[in-house]
Amino acid sequence: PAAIRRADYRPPTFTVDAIRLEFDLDPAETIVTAELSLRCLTETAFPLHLDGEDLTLLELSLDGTALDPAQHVDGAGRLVLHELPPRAVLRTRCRIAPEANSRLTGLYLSNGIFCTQCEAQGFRRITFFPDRPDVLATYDVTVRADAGSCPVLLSNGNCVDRQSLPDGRHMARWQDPFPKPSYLFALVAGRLDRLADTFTTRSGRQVDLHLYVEPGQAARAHCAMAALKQSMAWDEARFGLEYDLDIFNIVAVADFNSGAMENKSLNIFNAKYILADEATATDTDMELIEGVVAHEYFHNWTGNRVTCRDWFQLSLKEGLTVFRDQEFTADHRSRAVKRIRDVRTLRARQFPEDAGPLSHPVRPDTYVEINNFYTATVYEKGAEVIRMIHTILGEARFQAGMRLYLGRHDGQAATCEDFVAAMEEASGCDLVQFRRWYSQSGTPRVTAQWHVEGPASGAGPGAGGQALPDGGCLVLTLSQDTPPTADQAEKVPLDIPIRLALLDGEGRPIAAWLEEAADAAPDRSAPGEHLLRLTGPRQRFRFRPAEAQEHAPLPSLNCGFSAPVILHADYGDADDAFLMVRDPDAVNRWEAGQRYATRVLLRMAAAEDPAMAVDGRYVDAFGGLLRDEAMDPSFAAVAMVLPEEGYLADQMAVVDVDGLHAAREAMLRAIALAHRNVLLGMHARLQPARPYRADADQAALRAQRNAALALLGLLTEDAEVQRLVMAHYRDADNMTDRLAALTVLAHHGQEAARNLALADFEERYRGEALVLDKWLAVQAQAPRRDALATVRRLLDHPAFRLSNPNRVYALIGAFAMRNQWRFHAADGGGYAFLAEQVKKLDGLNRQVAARMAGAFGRWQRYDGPRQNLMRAALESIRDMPGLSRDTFEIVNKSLE
Ligand code: HT7
Ligand code: ZN
Repeated sequence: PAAIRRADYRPPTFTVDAIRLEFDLDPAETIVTAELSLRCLTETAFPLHLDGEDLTLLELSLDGTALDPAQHVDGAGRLVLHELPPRAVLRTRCRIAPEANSRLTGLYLSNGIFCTQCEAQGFRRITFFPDRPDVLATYDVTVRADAGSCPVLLSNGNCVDRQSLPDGRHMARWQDPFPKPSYLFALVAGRLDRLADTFTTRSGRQVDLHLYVEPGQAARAHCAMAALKQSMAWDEARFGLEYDLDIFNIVAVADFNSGAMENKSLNIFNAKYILADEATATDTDMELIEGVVAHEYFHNWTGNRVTCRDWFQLSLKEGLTVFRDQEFTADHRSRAVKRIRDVRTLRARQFPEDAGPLSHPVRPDTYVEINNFYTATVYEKGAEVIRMIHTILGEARFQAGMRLYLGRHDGQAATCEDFVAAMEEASGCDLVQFRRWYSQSGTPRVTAQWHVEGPASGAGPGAGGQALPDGGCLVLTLSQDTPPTADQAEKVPLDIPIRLALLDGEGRPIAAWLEEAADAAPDRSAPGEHLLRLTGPRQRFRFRPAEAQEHAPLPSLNCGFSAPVILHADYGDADDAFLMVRDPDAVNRWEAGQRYATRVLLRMAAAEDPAMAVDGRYVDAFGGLLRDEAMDPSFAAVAMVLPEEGYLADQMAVVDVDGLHAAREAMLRAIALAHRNVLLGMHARLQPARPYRADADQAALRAQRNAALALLGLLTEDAEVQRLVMAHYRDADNMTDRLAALTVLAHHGQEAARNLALADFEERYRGEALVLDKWLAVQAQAPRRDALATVRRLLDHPAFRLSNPNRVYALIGAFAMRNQWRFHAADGGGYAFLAEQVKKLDGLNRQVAARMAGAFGRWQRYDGPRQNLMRAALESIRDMPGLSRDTFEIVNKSLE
């Protein structure tokens, strides 16, 4: 399949000002009638092609003159128009088959509910249309369906008519006044319950909020409704952005390829991101729901009112909207913990993408299948790029930039360049070099070295006990380089904003002047903090403290993870042991602990017997964290988690799968053994008051208590501890606690306790598909030698269905992507299993198949025998006859 190139973008030669659509819904044969008001924009080169896929064209007319359908559809399924006046009305009547649509894009059925997914190119599976985001039309949609099976009929905009029809059918007509690209079209019809509420905007508009769910589920939609109202209020308060219609609908469906979709005024969600109550959803689920509801709502301005010119600009809406949803959560919960979670996600998902065969810039240059570009780079790194602009400009100038960008491009399809230009113009800041973040792939490495220079001491090495006399200074040298990536050999220096503080021997920020500050941005950061812009390959920064210092200052670098880089700094174990307790920047406090743990675990993995190489000083330092009762529990909960095996693997030139697993397990066990009583005390002390509340304070207590439980669970032979874990499971009055205990038992429990808990969970939640996904995932991620056999057995469990993406991610995805040790078992069983499943999935749902195939992405980082096994698995997929373009692109790039 041919690659599409950003450089080849051409504006459309004609547009569609308005479209009238009529749907006669039927599971097997739905008839779609479309009337397009076409207008030429330039000298049109004929023939014109309208996108179409899997459509049966029944009738065709141009300005009332019937044309022969057979003469106007080409071999690729597109509609061909040989000639067209400057303005024309094109009418088509097509047949489609929603019940046969297992790809879940276009119009399909989910548990008997008709629903659509049009981003990125699903509208062409509904009717013939220029299915590109820079063609914006108004939509007038009539939906007719059986009144019994489809009492609810929805589309975008306002409902302007509703009537009964003969033969038990009925209709509804919806008009959306805002011109929109086809990817934002939506239709839903089915039997649904509704949760209703209202929101009054700052300017006094009353908006009806309707949340539709499968029958009987409305009681589980309150968390999502509350999140929606909070999002609407927050967008007004922080960004000055109001909702623009009188109705906002959300529909939750069981079968959905991704998390949710921001269709204008009719968001469609994966039920996983709507349905929640304390009995079936964890605190983490609820935070995720809040974030996804907010994200989709925020798209109303960043994505819908201002959309993307072409799909290469995807990060224009996605990076910006992720940044907005991250800030929403940070403003409502712990800012530091939110940032730590986002950094963890970036490192777990985006850094490997940058370092692997699928590497691409935030604004890609080519793609074969656009659905493969909804990536961590476009979303998460894209959000980091926006965050860096925010850091450089500061909140007030950033908001001025937002106002200029949205005001200038409202109702248009824009580019990343338009966004940066608006930010630059509104702020007066120079972002010329900064633009390279959009075009250069790869994760920059920043190396930091420092030494003291002073009249008395002269130059000295590193920080530490050495004094910094009056008139002396600390010299910091920062250098950057970005290693070549699979898609780009040559790299250039980026404009990297580094926030930093200099800490004294107590961990307090020192007041210091930055000399030769020509390349530093104006200081808009917290007191005692500096913002440097590293723009060259190597720069020196001299800091002169206001007062003499007894000890040379220790720099706390990249505070708040101000730039998405890999930092190599002169820290030793003693520095990190100090910083993990004393650094005033919470993200860097966490970072120091992770860096220290990573060094220790890598050393242990390299030892002949990792269990015999446990570093006692790290175990002691960890004890310091545990004994700090003043620590914010939500921070303590993240600080108590060791770096994951996947992250540790990324730090090795050749991954030592078994060594890393043994080292991490040994360290966890050593921590649990050494601090057993402190952990038991923590578990007893942190029990939240009953009754259960889902709020952030209680959630933080549960998180820390469950982190203690996870460590204690390693003490398999300790009868008292094992009784405690069982009681934690049995007495849980919420899913957070029950799942935490189930995980401990399923991963480390003795056989009898493990089987008992898994059987109880299965029985207790029979028929609750979303809850049983947790049960599938816990077993798929178990660090047990029989994990693959269990996963294979679960493929036949009634709770599993290959046609549902949530089930696939819960079982197959969890095994391949979150069970590093077993997926990469030396016998290659994990690889053969994944290849088998990808091949089966490809015929059913190519988007999900392609995502699963991505698990092979970093095969070249493993040892020779594993490489051979993974290459063979990839080749077997590539060579499958009829393989989709989606999966082919991923597999082929991986093999290149
Ligand atoms: N903008 C939405 C992207 C999306 C999507 C992309 C490919 C295939 C299926 C999809 N469903 C939704 C979601 C978002 O980022 O808000
Ligand atoms: Zn989005």
